[in-house]
Amino acid sequence: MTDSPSAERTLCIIKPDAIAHQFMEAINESIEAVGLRIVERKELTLTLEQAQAFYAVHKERPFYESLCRFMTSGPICVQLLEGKDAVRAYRKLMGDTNPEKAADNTLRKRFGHSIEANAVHGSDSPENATQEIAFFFAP
Ligand code: IDP
Ligand code: MG
Repeated sequence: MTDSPSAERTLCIIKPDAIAHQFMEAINESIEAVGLRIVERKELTLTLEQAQAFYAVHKERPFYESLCRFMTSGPICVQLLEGKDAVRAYRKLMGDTNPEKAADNTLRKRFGHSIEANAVHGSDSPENATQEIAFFFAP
């Protein structure tokens, strides 16, 4: 079900801050405008155990506990994106982790509030995308 042999998949999460501010529709318009397709979507609220597992790679970082609490603070929308060079294309659309440093027109510049409440998550490599997609979606 891929567009072309070069189609790639990545995981997008619309974080609790962006859902609470009703930014989902505007975010998804921007995702589709750069040529990515939303092929699966799931709304849920993470348990603390799920958030800790999803962000386990960061467990030694000083922001880990706060990040996990934030990610459980309200509903999120988890989406599977597909398209050419999807991982890199979507990272570029998201912008820098810190909304203050993110380029104009990026999602984090437009919709992020702080380095923690930065509106969206995106996988950082095709390998991690495969793992993160499997975390939320059955094969
Ligand atoms: P990324 O989301 O741009 O890939 P990561 O370094 O993987 O950035 O961090 C994961 C998430 O942890 C960020 O999106 C953000 O929500 C949060 N985070 C990252 N750095 C900080 C920080 O210095 N303070 C608070 N939260 C942070
Ligand atoms: Mg990351």
